[in-house]
This record gives sequence, C-alpha cells and structure tokens, in this order.
Amino acid sequence: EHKRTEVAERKKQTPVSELEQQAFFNRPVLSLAQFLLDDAKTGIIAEFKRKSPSKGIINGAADVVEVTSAYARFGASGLSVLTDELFFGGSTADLIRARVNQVPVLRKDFMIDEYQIAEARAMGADVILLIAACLTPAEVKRLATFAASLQLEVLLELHAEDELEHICDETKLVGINNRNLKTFEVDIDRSLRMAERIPADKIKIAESGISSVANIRLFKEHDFRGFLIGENFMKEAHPGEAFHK
Ligand code: IGP
Repeated sequence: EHKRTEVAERKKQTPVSELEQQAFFNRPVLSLAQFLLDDAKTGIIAEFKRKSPSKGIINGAADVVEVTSAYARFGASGLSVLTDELFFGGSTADLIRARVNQVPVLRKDFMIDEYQIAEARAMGADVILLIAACLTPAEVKRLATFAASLQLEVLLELHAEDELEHICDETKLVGINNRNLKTFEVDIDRSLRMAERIPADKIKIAESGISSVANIRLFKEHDFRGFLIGENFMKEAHPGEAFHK
C-alpha cells in the first residue's frame, strides 16, 4: 500500500512524458532470456542488495559499480538491482550506476503500476519483476503487455502453486521464489515440485536462499536456466570476489 502512495507522488513530480525524454528511454535493451539460454554463460543473476526485511543490514556500504562490475567480469548472466528504498535500502541511483555493465539489468521492486515500468525503461533497466503474490492474473497480463510495448522483458515471480495461473504469453521468464515472503522460510524441495507444473516453453529461474554449487546443480537437473543469488555474495566484504569463488 505504501507503494501506491510512493508511486503517486513520483508520478506528480515526473510525468511519463518527461521520462520518455530521458536519454536511456530509447536505448536498445539486452535480453536476459538470451543471456540465460547461452550455455557458455553461468546462468547466475547476481543481486545487489544492501539490506532486507529478513536479514536486516547485509552490506550497507557496498559500492554498486564496484560490485556489479565484478559480478559482470566474473560471468554473471544478469544483474538484479533493488530500487525499493523502504524495505531494501535500494534506489534508482543504484540501478542507474549498474547499467555501465554490458549485462542485462533487472529492476527489483514491487511493481503495481505502468508508471513504474516506464520509470524502469528510463533508468536503463532491461527486465522488470512482477510478483504474482501482489497482483491478479489480469494485472500481470496488463503490466506485462505494457512492458513488452517498451521492449522490456518480464520476470514473473511465483511462490505458491495457486499462482501458476498468473503465467501468460507475455511472461517467458518464470521465477520460483524459494523463500516465503511472509515467513522467510526457504524450501527448495517445494520449488522443485512446483517447477514440474511450469510449461516447458518458459525459462525457469530459481530465486533466493541459494548458497552452494550443489544447489545450482540440483536446480539445473530440474531444467532451471537461471539462478538469482543475492545474500550469499552480498554478505561478504567483497561480493564480486565471492561470486568468483
Ligand atoms: C535473492 P537471496 O536469498 O539470494 O538474497 O535472494 C532474491 O531472490 C531475493 O532478494 C528476492 C526478492 C524478491 C527481493 C526474491 N524475490 C522480491 C525483493 C522482492
């Protein structure tokens, strides 16, 4: 709900017509789908996250350019940058600074309104996140269609089996969050079972609580192409180096 107020305020300050004038609004986007399907790449979407509701401060002082360029240099297939300030300590400025890398950038935020998608485009993001738990299937369809009209890709995040109906033609990237957003509990077996019910033409991404190569191998065996990892890197003083290991 606080998102609604936040978005309404920014909309007043900067109308869409102004976003469309920004230099990055029309830049060609990079395809996360393409990067994930490239077998020569790692499939890892490395996240820049300063803090979280489940862990508190993870790495308050990290430098976004230093960290994301190390992620990119060591082979990340994508970058995920939190722009939510209240819960995750992220910002638009962080995303803007991460776009120096030639790797697709996901705007990680709670998206509920077309305006935020136009903002994502203006920031220079390549992909947006839609969280099924926050949206109806009709809203997902509407927002994903709007994103496609701006050439942005969409990652649809699911957590529960009853959210499978949120999948639509416009969402070719489907993520399963291993972490329950309310209880913060991580259950990888649940995700693996749920994955069997996702249509084969979707690109499956495992999200959260991934902390070992064994985890990644297990997800690969179940046909996942992408692995979204934040805390495991961000909890280190040098997250980029942690990625390399
Ligand atoms: C990363 P982890 O456990 O590796 O730090 O998780 C990412 O999946 C997590 O930050 C996340 C998230 C979200 C954050 C998944 N879905 C939705 C904010 C909003």
